[in-house]
Amino acid sequence: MGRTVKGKDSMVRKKTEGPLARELEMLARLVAELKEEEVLSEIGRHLAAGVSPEDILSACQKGMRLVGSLHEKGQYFIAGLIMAGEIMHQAVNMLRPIMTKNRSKGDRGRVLLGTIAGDIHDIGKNLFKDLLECHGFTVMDLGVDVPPSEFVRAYTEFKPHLVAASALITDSFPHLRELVALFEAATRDTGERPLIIIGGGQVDERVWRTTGSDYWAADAFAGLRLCQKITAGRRKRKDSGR
Ligand code: B12
Repeated sequence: MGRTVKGKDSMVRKKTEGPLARELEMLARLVAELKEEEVLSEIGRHLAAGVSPEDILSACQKGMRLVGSLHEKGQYFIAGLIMAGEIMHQAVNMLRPIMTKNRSKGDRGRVLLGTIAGDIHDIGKNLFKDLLECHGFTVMDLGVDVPPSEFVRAYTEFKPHLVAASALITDSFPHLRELVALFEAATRDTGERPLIIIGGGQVDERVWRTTGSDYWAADAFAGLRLCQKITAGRRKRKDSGR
């Protein structure tokens, strides 16, 4: 199902249909072609036309996945990934003020966040953090390449309601499993292991099952909705974020 956007004339258009869908597809292609200036100007134009940041972000993410495929096929080298990261960084800087405009007050809960050991990708993690904070969550961000033991150490200090780990590198997935196991061991006496949510471009239902974590989400918005649902008291486990 496509999300809907409200244009200036308040007509609701479906993202999956018509000219807007084609334009977002073009945005994804521009990202994949690493055309920085055109990407940024297209984003500016979409924002001015009232397209939701969520739809713009989703198009950019699609472009980044294309970059990833081109890298896998040997058509882009590390310089391509670096350039893509820079473009995405700028794109997020443009979207952030709009996404965080309606900052809600109050304490929705505490989230301990970090990119798991062996992985230095942080653009998606930082975006997820921004979204959480502007929706009233307090986030302790441990940064990137965080060993599971560091999550557990920070847990005892920060006492979060949720632990969230980002992972984009498949070689790092075993560390997600280790994270869950370490928390199980550390909280065996009390039986109160914190709920653990994982996310990041390569995480899917299959990965989630192998880690033993409680939840997973395919993107930062789904992750936010999940955190809101969980902290609203519905502690139903093994529920996907999609
Ligand atoms: C940009 C990029 C880089 C940049 C990262 C810059 C940075 N500061 O993060 C740089 C150049 C540093 C980089 C380095 C490398 N990269 Co890289 N990189 C990418 C690329 C193209 C885009 C990632 C990105 O920023 N996407 C945009 C953001 C917004 O999306 P996202 O991260 O998925 O996050 C979204 C959601 O997933 C979600 N989310 C993210 N985290 C979390 C956490 C939670 C809890 C929740 C709920 C949600 C959530 O929210 C975000 C918004 O919706 C991906 C391709 C891809 N398919 O993703 C490859 C990719 C991840 N990289 C890859 C590789 C191989 C590498 C290198 C090993 C390359 C090398 N030879 O050195 C190194 C890794 C070093 C390391 N140890 O980590 C591979 C991984 C393959 C694999 N199977 O493991 C990919 C898939 C490319 C590919 N197909 O070849 N990379």
